[in-house]
Amino acid sequence: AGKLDNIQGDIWSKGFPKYYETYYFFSIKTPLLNEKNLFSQCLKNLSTQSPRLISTLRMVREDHNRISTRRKEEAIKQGIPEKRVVLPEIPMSNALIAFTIKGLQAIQAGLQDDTSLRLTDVAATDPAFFAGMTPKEVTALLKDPDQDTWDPLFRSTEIHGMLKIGGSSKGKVEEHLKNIKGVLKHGTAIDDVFQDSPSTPTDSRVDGWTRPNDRGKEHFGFEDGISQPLMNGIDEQEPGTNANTDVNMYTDPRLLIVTGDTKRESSIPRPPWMENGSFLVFRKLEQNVKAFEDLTEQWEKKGCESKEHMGAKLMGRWKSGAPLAVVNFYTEDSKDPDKAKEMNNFIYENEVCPVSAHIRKTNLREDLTENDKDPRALRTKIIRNGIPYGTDYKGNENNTKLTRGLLFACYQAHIEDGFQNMQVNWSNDSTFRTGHPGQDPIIGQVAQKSRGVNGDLETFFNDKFGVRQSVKFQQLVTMKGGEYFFVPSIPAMSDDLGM
Ligand code: N7H
Repeated sequence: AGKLDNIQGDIWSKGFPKYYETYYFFSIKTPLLNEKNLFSQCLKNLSTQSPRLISTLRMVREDHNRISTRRKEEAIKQGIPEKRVVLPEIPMSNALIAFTIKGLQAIQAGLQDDTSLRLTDVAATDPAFFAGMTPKEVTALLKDPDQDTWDPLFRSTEIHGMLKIGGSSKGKVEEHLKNIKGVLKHGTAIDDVFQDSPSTPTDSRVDGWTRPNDRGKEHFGFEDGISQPLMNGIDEQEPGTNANTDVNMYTDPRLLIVTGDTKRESSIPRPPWMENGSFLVFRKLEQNVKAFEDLTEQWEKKGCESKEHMGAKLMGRWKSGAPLAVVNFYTEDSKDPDKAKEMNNFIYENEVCPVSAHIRKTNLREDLTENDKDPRALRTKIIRNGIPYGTDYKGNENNTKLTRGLLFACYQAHIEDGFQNMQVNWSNDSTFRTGHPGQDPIIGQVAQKSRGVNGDLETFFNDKFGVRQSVKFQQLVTMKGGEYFFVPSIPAMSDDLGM
């Protein structure tokens, strides 16, 4: 079996085809059976049984192909362009399984040879994963809000693993979850996550769905899922896309997303069971849509530029997805989502797109001078495969109980180089890069104790006259909890993680 059969199927630019998705969190129970951990046996069953319940890359690719074949057929039948075809549901669902460090420790506790996972090596090779997202030092580093403001689920100390299941409908996802729970012996080998003790149960999952009236758009109204690193040997490069091969040190982008036994900064190689896996960063990110709209309106009222233009400055793209660096003004081109997808092969050459804009902070596109070369910069790449959650803001403007946001999920071969470097050293840091561009207005964070009523974040944009303006505002996105996971390869799981 090659990579397509070994790597779990969501670790790819296209990810699961999905309208609905659940993230189910579980803890591992460790009763021993015939001197072996019951969970390890269930995991082996899960990864070897047919039909497969955990998807490989090949399976996910086949599902995408099924959709595109049907789309082509319908386009011919109806005599309309493929992009305009509205397909009825093609029933499908796919699942991924991932573990926290606590989960791996629970598995190891039930293995006969308790040194075999070499978790002390993991502490050296992947310290961020080893620490997890919940310790106070990590909250301080990421500038996340204090844990008592997180959703109860993520305050639990019992999250050992997660199932990410995406499908064509809620019904398909529920059925898939039920089948996996059966194989993993829910109630015996795994159980729901509890906050402190079994007497204080908490909802053990969070669900998201594509917005019914605005497919593909997140809650601020932008087209998402345009720019993804492509992987050699797995992706074909489509016209207008940027393969992100502008990486001198690492010519194979696969190495930036899928784990090998690379040594990186550590002198110790990774244990063999970590090959062909990936690290999954999960964060529930609440979006304050009213604050976003107010901010863009203020810019317009001040006479700087239109609110649409302000939105594009914050994001680095127009709502259609067209990059501001390519389409300078709000024209028909900047409104066309089909064109936007074909405009992703660009680099930053001037300040038409603010240096602090979300997509410019998080993907440098060769935007580095010799002076501010960061050794991690060129290998800081992530694949993002999250989904929105919650009710739309529009129509619910006055209901403060209803919330909304993004179930953010990203894959990378190294958390320190990927998510952590982006969040901590780029988005939160107002001095990154040359000069003082300010914080990333979308995901930049300041420590909770320094948040105030007069605005937490500061970013700098030129107005239409080229005058540099300070823009101060409250954080638009609030983290509600999250965790770091490892997504093992299929062979690692069917082989007791290398036993
Ligand atoms: Fe971001 N959004 O939906 O408004 N993001 N993001 N992101 N993001 C991107 O290019 C958004 C978050 C990246 O290659 C787009 O596909 C929101 C985190 C990266 O040019 C939009 C949240 C991190 C890119 C959004 C959020 C990143 C990117 C443009 C939180 C990492 C690719 C569509 C609620 C730490 C940049 C696209 C490139 C693009 C949104 C979070 C990273 C619309 C609302 C936490 C690398």
